[in-house]
Amino acid sequence: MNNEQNIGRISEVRKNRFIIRFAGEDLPAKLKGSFYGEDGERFPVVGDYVAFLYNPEGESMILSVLDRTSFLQRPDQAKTGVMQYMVANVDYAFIVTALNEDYSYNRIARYVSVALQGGAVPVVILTKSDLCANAGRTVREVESVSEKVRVHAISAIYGIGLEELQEYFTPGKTICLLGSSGAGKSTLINALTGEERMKTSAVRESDSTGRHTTTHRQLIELENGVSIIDTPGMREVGMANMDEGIDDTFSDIIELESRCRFSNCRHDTEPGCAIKAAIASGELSGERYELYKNLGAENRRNYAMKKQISKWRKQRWTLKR
Ligand SMILES: Nc1nc2c(ncn2[C@@H]2O[C@H](COP(=O)(O)OP(=O)(O)OP(=O)(O)O)[C@@H](O)[C@H]2O)c(=O)[nH]1
Ligand SMILES: [Mg+2]
Repeated sequence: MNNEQNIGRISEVRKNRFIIRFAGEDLPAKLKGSFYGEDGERFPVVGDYVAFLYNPEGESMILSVLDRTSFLQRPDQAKTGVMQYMVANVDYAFIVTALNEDYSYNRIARYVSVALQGGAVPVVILTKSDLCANAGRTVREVESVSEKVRVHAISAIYGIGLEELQEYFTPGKTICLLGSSGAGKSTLINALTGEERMKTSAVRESDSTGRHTTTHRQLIELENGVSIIDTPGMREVGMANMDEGIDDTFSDIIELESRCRFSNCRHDTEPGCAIKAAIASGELSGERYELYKNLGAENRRNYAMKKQISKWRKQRWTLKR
């Protein structure tokens, strides 16, 4: 192994094996031992820039992860309270949803929250517009998720709307595609690059769900200097859970609400409002709170969850005293 440090970019992660993209080559690499005592978020993810020692004969050695400009994470579907670290240094998060049974307003809102919180610009791509009679209405609905969100309806198969996406393809940018299996993420990449870069496969006729064709996150570089990260769609079980509110994207906000002095606080002019205090101190971003509000915070599911959380809090509080 030579002792000279290089900087490369992680293009693939599989368990503890990493691939570094460096000078047009893909180098297999492993982590320096000292990583293993560290927090999970210090481990390299796809999109990370890393300092490494090049080994022409075998695995190179990753020494450290460079500071990230953005970092997307979401609650792990399988383990409560555990975060799943997805990708780093992404400029645009393409949230890909098909205009068929795949479409879910709440799921889009959650992805938008993941993107905003992680420091990437959320861009919702509604695919398969050829299968939908009124794409315009859905576009407007998604626009109501947040002012920060941009929305495009496209058909990768018929090449409709693709030119609108050119503005994101500027040299040096990194785009990551998120969305459920079968939404058309890989097909979109192929359409945009004009070649068969990614494997794709048909969704099940019966319920339009995908077959998990893409199995791991992967970064590809285009000739124009844009990097694209394709990701596998989430498991349907996980998705169902998410739609039932087990996903806790906003649980911190719900918990904060339970700390307001008045249980019916509207977070407006009431004294002792925990939400306003958290926004003022920077603990909570105003943007995320707006998003949560737009989600219809008062719907029954959240109400039930809120009551549950405030019950737990009261119990804990009583115990402490
Ligand atoms: N009608 C229509 N079908 C599309 C369009 N885009 C993708 N599809 C089809 O949808 C199916 C799934 O596409 P993929 O690109 O494999 O989906 P994916 O999001 O990459 O799925 P995973 O890799 O499993 O996460 C394929 O049969 C595509 O041909 C579109 O714009 N219109
Ligand atoms: Mg795919």
